[in-house]
Formats: sequence, structure tokens, C-alpha cells
Amino acid sequence: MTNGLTLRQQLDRYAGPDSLRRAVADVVAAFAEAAIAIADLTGRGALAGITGQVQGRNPDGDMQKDLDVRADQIIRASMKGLPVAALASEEAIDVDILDPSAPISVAVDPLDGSSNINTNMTVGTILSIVPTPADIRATFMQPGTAQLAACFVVYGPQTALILTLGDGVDVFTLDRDTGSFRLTAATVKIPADTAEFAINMSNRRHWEIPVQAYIDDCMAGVDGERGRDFNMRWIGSMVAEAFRILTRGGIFLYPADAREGYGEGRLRLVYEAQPMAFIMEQADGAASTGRTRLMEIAPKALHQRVPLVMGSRDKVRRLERMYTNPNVKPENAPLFSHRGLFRI
Ligand code: AHM
Ligand code: MG
Repeated sequence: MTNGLTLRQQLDRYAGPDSLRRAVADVVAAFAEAAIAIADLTGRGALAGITGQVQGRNPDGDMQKDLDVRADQIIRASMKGLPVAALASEEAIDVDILDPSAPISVAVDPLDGSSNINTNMTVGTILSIVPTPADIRATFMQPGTAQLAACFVVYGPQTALILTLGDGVDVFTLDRDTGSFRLTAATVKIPADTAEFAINMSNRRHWEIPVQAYIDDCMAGVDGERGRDFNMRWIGSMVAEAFRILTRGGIFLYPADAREGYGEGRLRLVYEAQPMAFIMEQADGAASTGRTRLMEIAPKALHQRVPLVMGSRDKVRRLERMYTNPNVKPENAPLFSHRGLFRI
């Protein structure tokens, strides 16, 4: 259980006299303050001038909404004066060099779930903290295993901050009376045995066969291979799906698919998948591309995409087995054989 510590108190305990840890603690604290400002904006919505209107496109070609832009500005401002060497954001083409001599660097997705902004659904902010290597240009080319901390905030009915400093995962909830985050769940563990999956089903026909086979088994329920019924959830904000998985287990998939531009899925490696993978693993879950442990991938480009499967460890392992199972072939996949798509 928890002892109601504030995030700041928890960070001070973690940092002690260590200067690298102090830098991490200060950055997480500043990020949390920025998140409170973003939570306020999302909560006020149209009253704060947030319309969900498109303002342009980000480096990846996604529509950029007004809250994306505001959130990016708030996060950038919060990092001023901190020991941060480089800042990477989903909303900027290039890395921003702040203090090249600083020991740590940060990558952020200022607003995850942008398409949900004007529908009053949960969105969030994601942070990854990495050490600054000798060659600063290699900062965001490090595998996920190099991360020092990962954090995300969900702006839902509650504003919650989920944090790993490399030794388990803690959940803090925003106390609106004091304006501070308080520890509400310590050392959370992802339940292993739950029957929920999350995937954008409308893309089914574009997925690879192993993903189709995995989901088809879930859909077959008690009548299929798995011998039990499953339940589907899809919010369209990865942060919300991740929070649900941390709370009650399950699996989330954004796989590669055959649509143009989706050959490596949709989610970005550096500031979406890597921090989520770190948090999942620290909560006894797993994160994978289906073929590879996600944490071991070294990015080749800042805005690189990656297929992401995360959640309860057993479920992620089962999906991985689909990729190596010689029986999972087009002719054996249930819907394909029923419909005869691959028959001549
Ligand atoms: P964003 O950071 O631009 O909001 O994109 C990421 C989001 C994820 O939160 C979510 O899982 C996914 O995009 C939904 O994509 P789709 O609309 O293709 O289902
Ligand atoms: Mg995102």
C-alpha cells in the first residue's frame, strides 16, 4: 500500500546525494509541474481556447492540434534551467540542444492521443530520460535499456502520473486541493491472467498473419484454441490503454500493417514505445515488436516507428510464439481458410 508521499518526497528519497539521480529527480519534478498545467488545459477545454483544431502537421505527417502545440510549449518551458543536454519531441523535426554538458537528456510525446482531444476522452503525456553519451548526436540512438527513467501522465477522470526510476513502477494521483501528485499505488504489478485485448480492429485485413491468428483466437472465445471468452477495449490513446493494463492486465497491440506508411506500425520508438516498454517491464509485464524485445532496439532515426505489443507477459509471449509457429500460415489462419481468401 502507499503512505501518501508526495512525488517530490519520493524523488528526494530516490536521489539522495547522487548528482545523476538528482538531475533525474529534478527533471521528473519539472515534468510533473508541466503535466499539471496541461491537465488544467485539458480540463478546461473550450474555456481555455482548446478546440482540437488542426494547426499543421508534425514531423511525422500527423495532424497537429492546438493542444499538441500548447503541450509542447509547456514541456519545453519546464525544462529551462535544468541539467538537460538535449530535448526531443514528437512535435519537432530536430533535437533541441539545451545544455550540452548536462548528464541527461529527455524525449517527450507532449500529447498522446491527439485525435481524442475534441471528444473529451483521455489523453496524456509521455517522458523518457536517457543519459547523455559522449557524442551528443547519439543521444536518442540508444536502446531502451539505457533509459534512466520513464513516465507518463494520463488526463482522465483523474490525472495520474506513472513513473519508473528503474526499480518498479509507482502511480501518483493529482491531489487537486494541494496541486501535488501523491503516491496512490506503489510497486504496481501487471496482473498476468486477464482476458482483455486492445487493438484497432478496423485494420485487421492489413495485419500480418501472426497478429491475425492471435486476435482470431481471442475472437473465437470459448469455442476456439484459448477456450475462454475475451473482451475488447480500444480507446485510441495509448496512455489510457497502458494505464488500464497496469491496473487490470491485458494486451495492447499496434502492429505493423500493409497500409502505406504503416510498415513499422504507427507508434514512435524513442518517445512512445521505449518509455512504455520500460514501464511495462518494470511492472512485470513485457513489450515486444512481436519478433524482438522492444527495449533492445537501438533507434536509427529520431521519429522512427516501431510495431508495439505490450502488456501481461504471458500474452506478449504468446503473440511472439505466433511469429515463430510454423503452423501459423495463411492457409491455417481461421478467417482466411473460412473465407478462402488464399485459395485459388
Ligand atoms: P499521437 O501521439 O499522434 O496521438 O498518436 C498515437 C496514438 C496512440 O495513442 C494510439 O494508440 C494510436 O495513435 C491510435 O492510432 P489509430 O487512430 O491509427 O488507431
Ligand atoms: Mg503519441
